[in-house]
Amino acid sequence: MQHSPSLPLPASAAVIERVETFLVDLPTIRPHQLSMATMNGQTLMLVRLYCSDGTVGVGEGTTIGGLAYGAESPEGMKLAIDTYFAPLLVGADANHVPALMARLNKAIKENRFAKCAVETALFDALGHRTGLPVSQLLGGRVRDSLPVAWTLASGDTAKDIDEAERMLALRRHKTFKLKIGRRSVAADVAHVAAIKKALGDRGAVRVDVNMAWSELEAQQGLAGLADAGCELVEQPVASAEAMGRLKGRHPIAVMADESLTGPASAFALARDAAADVFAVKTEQSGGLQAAQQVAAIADAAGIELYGGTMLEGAVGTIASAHVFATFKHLQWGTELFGPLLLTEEILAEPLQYRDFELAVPTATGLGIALDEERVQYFRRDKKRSGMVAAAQPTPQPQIA
Ligand code: MUC
Ligand code: MG
Repeated sequence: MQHSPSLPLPASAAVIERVETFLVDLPTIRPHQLSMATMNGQTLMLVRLYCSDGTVGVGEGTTIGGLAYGAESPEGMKLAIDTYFAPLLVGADANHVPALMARLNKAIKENRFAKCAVETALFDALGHRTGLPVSQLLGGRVRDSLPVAWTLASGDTAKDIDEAERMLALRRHKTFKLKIGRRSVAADVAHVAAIKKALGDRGAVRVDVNMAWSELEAQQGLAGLADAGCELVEQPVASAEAMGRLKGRHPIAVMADESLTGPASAFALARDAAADVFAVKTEQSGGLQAAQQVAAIADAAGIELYGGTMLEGAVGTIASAHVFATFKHLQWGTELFGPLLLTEEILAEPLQYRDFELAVPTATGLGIALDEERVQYFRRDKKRSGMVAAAQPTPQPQIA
């Protein structure tokens, strides 16, 4: 069939020729304290798919605190992709992303984060092949930039207040998520109240307990948090049933995070009315299309949406940005600040954070390019003894 030059051409034939995976270790700007781990650095598992038409797609898999958050680790993802995913990918048609993902899902159970990294790389390559941004391949975007919350997790109330003031002054963030759950409920509520009092109407305050409370502790905690002016509590308890019982008892929204592991759990949470808001994480959902399915279930159930993070670096962050840009509703904004928590930039052009929002790139694929030299420098398998990361000049992420 003849195509008019003004119409986009169908994607040219391409098969996956090679799969490359490697780990990149980057320090954090300060210790990041969560209820289950303190992070001093982040490990990115990067995967690159080399296709026969010359296109290359990149994807990222990241966890929080190694195995402290869930069953997958960056090292485990690399091993799983090298050993089990790669033989299914090499020689396959790179254009048929849903078919390829169905093939992986049939042959490989769980491994949602690794699947997300591979799906990201497939969409990135397809975007370069077709000349379209990933958000377009996912159905088209509803917005070109996303509000971004910042997480205060230094472990110290005064330092957190200073940090929030700096973010407000930079016009980078005006919504703050406080990590709590390590101390007593009373100490945590006092910490949140002090920060909200200091910020007043200039900053919205939310908390993430990362499942650290019992239902009884949560009953006390939610009452105190609501009184302190905190607008939302994320995964206060591990049990979805307990979350459902807590929801609606206090004037504070209850958001599911750890309980939300993809479309099936989204359906169960919606059916059981266990949350007011879903924190959709692209990796935790099992990939870009799975995250869109989670959002569709939330919309159908009248549950509000928030774009979550696994503290991904630039590649995973921008993959999520393309996904969240397609959500019809995104009532609670996002927390796509992961690259800003890292001291080192690995992109040729940093992501654009400006006026409290992250711009979703419009160039083909993910719309980003890795800085190869810096990536090589921070690769775990390339590091030479005696080299100090901080000795390298570090372009900082762009802030307005
Ligand atoms: C989580 O549990 O939501 C998101 C922000 C942050 O600091 O940690 C994460 C993970
Ligand atoms: Mg959370």
